[in-house]
Amino acid sequence: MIRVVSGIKPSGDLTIGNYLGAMIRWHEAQYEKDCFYFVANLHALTTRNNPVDLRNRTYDIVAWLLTLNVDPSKSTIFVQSQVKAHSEIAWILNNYTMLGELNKMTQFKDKSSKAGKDGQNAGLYNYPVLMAGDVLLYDADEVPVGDDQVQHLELARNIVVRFNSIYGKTFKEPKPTLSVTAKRVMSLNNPSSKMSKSESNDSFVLLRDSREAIIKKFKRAVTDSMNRVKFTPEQPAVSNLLTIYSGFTGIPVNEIEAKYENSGYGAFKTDLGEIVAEKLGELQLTFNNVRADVDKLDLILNEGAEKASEIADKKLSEVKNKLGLL
Ligand code: AQP
Repeated sequence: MIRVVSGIKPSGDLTIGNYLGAMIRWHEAQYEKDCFYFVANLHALTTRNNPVDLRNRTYDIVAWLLTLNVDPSKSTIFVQSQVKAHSEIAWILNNYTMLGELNKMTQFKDKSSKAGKDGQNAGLYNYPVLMAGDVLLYDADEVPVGDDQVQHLELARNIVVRFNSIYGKTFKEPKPTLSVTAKRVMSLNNPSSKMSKSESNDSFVLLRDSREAIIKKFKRAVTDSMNRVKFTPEQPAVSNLLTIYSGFTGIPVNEIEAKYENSGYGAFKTDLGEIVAEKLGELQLTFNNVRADVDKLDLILNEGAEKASEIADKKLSEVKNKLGLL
């Protein structure tokens, strides 16, 4: 059976970028594939977190997965730090990763320049190696990601080729599967930058934002002076809003363009705010119920960690054996 592995970092509250670019489709795979979804809390350590917030956000992500119909009886849901093999494989794989490769990672360049000198820690630099370990431990066939993560998976494939050429077939080459809904949702106030949960409040819409906040954020979203609702490279901000509209409604972009052909941005942005607020409002009701039962979340996570560890530990033992590690 095809195995799918994907993670989400609890570095902030989830945005509609995480939703449209990744999580919206995750439940569909679980009926025909062996799916592993995890909270990448070790990845969140690259920035400083309040421990209480980090713990809460970890549970939040699990609750969102359940809200979005990821079923723990079909998919394995776990927290990265509860499966120890992740940290151990990352150290090993570091030795099969070249500095030149890490230097090329655009996400590192972007994040380290934003982090400033004090935030440029080695974890941020090594992040793609831990991510390679996350998927290689499970012999993942497919890794559903937004297109910002494709470069990291290319690195994972380089590591596989390098390691396998020395020690014989050990790891499987993972391939990224891109979202059909929204490969990349962009910031609402800067369409050349990805919508990210660690950016400023008016750049994103959070899954848990209030109705008022959502409507206000879309009203304030940057557009341009052309005042036509068109998906074109000259209008990246409007194109981004069209992607979001289409992602939330399932309506093809050309039909949305036609609908707003004779109206300006005002009506389009107001409708978009209403649509997103309505959908997220429904999801929030379910989320609040699921999130309230922490004992149940812990139960799911314990079972998930056990199942994931069984597979990950086996792969780690194979690797250690090949390397001569006791
Ligand atoms: N804006 C986005 N558009 C499309 N897909 C996105 N993803 C995240 N943002 C967008 C996809 O969501 C999955 C989980 O991502 P993540 O939270 O683990 O990491 P990230 O991509 O680094 O997310 P952020 O929000 O940008 O976090 P920060 O600000 O902490 O770096 C992935 O499949 C990702 O591609």
